[in-house]
Amino acid sequence: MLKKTAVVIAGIFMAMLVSAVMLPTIADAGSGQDSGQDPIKLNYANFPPAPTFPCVQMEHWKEEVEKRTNGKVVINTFPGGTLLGAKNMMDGVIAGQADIGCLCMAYQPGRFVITNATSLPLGLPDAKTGSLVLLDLYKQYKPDAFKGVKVLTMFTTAPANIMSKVPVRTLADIKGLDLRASGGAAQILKAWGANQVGMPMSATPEALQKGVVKGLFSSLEVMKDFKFAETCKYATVTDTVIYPFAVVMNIDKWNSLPKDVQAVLDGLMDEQAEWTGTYMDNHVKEAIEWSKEKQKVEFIILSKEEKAEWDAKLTSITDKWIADAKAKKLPGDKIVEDIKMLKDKHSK
Ligand code: 3IO
Repeated sequence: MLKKTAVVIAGIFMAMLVSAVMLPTIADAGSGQDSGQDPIKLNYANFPPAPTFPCVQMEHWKEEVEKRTNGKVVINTFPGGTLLGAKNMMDGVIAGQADIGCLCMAYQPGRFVITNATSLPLGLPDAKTGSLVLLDLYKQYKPDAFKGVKVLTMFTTAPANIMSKVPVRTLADIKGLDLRASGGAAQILKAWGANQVGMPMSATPEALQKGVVKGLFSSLEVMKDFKFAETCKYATVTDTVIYPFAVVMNIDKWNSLPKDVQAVLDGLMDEQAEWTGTYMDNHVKEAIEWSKEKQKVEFIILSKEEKAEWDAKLTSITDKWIADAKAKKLPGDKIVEDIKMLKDKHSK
């Protein structure tokens, strides 16, 4: 018995010796990716289902990172709230429950005051412009809200429109109607007189199905990606405000990355914002066609006179936001002016 154990121990010792001698040779020969070292694995959490745009951009980013780091980094993606949900994304990343997380800032309007100013009714025309404006605004102000994380990129949706089970043609139609939105978009619905119901997009399919809400206010690609067109047979074209998103990384994890990997991720920041905005804008067009042709959704265009009435309801929203920002010792006027300037710069 004792003898047998001694033989086993000797065997293990021999194996260790052999591998210690062999290892440098393997590394020298350059076998395996990047000198035989284990890849750096990063977990990336996302809240909505895989086919939706926040997850499409996540998969695109994963591919680019893995390609550009030559396999030195592997990204494991978790769509559908399997690692972190819509409302605990930021705190979950700060706590290290995920290395990376994608969040919609509209779900915590009081937490991301400066970046959420992009969802004031300032006329951001599309997702590409919105994304570049948002990212520039972040870089300019470096808001305290992001102190505990590394921001990898930011982007926005296309402007929001009303999708509903009943037609909304006038302000009288929207009055008291149960519609779902969040953040800046929710303020708009309220101003139009809707009964605004707040919840993340990921909770919306169930709310629609159970009849808790009669529709929603968001970018139109969700008609196809969430199949909302199957129940919402009306879309009222308001093209009002965007929803802003951020992709953040745990700060300790970021600091632990080799410089060359950090350079790859930083190099992707602007590119990813533009890619996602462009993808969103194209996908919205596709979803509109699909909704019209395959789902027979009626797209309601407001008359000039009607639209003027709707717009008139929104004029005080920005002024109120500026006053609130000032109360929090933030330069509200300047933030709004900067967004307008960045809009002109990026929509040219
Ligand atoms: C959104 C969120 C998750 C998946 C697809 C989406 N399209 C637009 C949004 C914006 C949003 O977060 C919202 O709540 O309307």
